[in-house]
Amino acid sequence: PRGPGGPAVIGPAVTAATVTAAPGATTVLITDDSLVIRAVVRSHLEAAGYHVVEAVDGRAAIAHCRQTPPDVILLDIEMPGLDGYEVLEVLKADPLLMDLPVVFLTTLTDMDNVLRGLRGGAHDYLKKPFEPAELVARVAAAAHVKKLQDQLRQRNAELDLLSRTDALTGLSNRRHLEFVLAHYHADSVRHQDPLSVLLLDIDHFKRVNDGYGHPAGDVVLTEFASRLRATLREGDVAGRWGGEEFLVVLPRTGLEGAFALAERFRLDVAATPMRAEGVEIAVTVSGGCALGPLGTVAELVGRADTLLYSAKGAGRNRIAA
Ligand code: GH3
Ligand code: MG
Ligand code: MG
Ligand code: MG
Ligand code: MG
Repeated sequence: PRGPGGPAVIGPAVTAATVTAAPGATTVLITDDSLVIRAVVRSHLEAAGYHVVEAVDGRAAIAHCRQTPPDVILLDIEMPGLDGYEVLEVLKADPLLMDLPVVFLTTLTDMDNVLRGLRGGAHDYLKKPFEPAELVARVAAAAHVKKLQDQLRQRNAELDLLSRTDALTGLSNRRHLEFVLAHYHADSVRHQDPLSVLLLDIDHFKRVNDGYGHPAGDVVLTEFASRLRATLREGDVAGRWGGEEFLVVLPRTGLEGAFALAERFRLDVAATPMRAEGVEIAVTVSGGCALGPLGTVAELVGRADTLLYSAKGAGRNRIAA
């Protein structure tokens, strides 16, 4: 029920307006310049459990879609200002809105218009006067397509995240690091910005596994990774390069900044033992810190690796730059 000041409710909508859509209900945007059509369509859709919003013209519909995209758009063709075809064209040109199913609902019943609508990318085309049950069924079909699209998008996002994440530590995996390196390296060359790469390796990690067991070693790696992540700024990317070796990409960062960050992390690791399965396990870390872009990505990472090797040779628990 609406209080005073709410939208006018006409005819059958008086009862339908008392039907409350379930949370997460499918939202249908009715775009029509006719108040009566909007009210009648609203009443049928609300009775079928849809959440309904209204736009009085094309411009309002587009603004609404950009703010809060609905699941289905019911679109009149003849309206003052933008007509339905023009609205459809704007939606199809917007990457964020192009997949929203549009169902035309119009008094233009000739085949030229039907074909123009469908060829323009409309999901469906309904003629006024409409059969309420058919309207609801066609909206349901459009909503189903939208739901499948959303599921696909969600699934793709999950797979994308999985494909670039290291399963143990949750940091970037090597594949994603290679991608990020290539991207930032090209940027660094193009803009003549510095790019630093830090290669970190836990000292004598074999002793952790030998002394506490492999599962405890895994926990140490995980805690090491989350402490490394907490050290970084936005835009820095840390990942697992190999077993107990981590690589950090620091875009637009010179050697001084990268070395300072590496030292801060090294000292933090040395000062505070890792906690694994109720025991404290003290570890230290060595690192090589290289300033790029240098020549190629491989040369840049190779330089960090050489420096890491020299840090190990010099006694470990140190960063070489
Ligand atoms: P250094 O100071 O020279 O780096 O010595 P280190 O013992 O750390 O180096 P080494 O390369 O000899 O051994 C690395 C060890 O890391 C051996 C390997 O079993 C262990 N390791 C690699 N990946 C994992 C993992 O995912 N989990 C656990 N628990 N151990 C791992
Ligand atoms: Mg109209
Ligand atoms: Mg019309
Ligand atoms: Mg090691
Ligand atoms: Mg190693």
